[in-house]
Amino acid sequence: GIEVHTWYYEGRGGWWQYDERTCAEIESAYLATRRRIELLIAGFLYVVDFDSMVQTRRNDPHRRRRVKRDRVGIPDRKGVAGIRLP
Ligand code: V3L
Repeated sequence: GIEVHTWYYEGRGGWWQYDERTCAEIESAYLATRRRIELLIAGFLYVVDFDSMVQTRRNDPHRRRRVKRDRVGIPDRKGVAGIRLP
């Protein structure tokens, strides 16, 4: 069906949407009520924890960003996975 919600991680002054494949992975784990999911992003393992709604780098938990599940097309969306919106 039409996808209403997607997943974002925190940037400076806005939110980056996860890439499409990663969004699908996170949503699937979230709907299965898992507590966390591990993701491979640019060669690093990250953990998204659904209780605290943060993303951390697995071997460097000080690298922490808030995450959120929100509607597609929020006004403070910066782009997708580091690619800025035009
Ligand atoms: N998907 C893609 N790249 C990521 C992700 C992710 N889920 N998490 C971290 N990185 P850290 P502004 C971000 C990148 O958390 O100007 C944005 O995508 C992260 O990229 O310390 O501050 C932008 O490309 C960063 O380059 O592990 O809003 C960039 O920051 C690097 O991994 C600047 O965004 C270290 O992040």
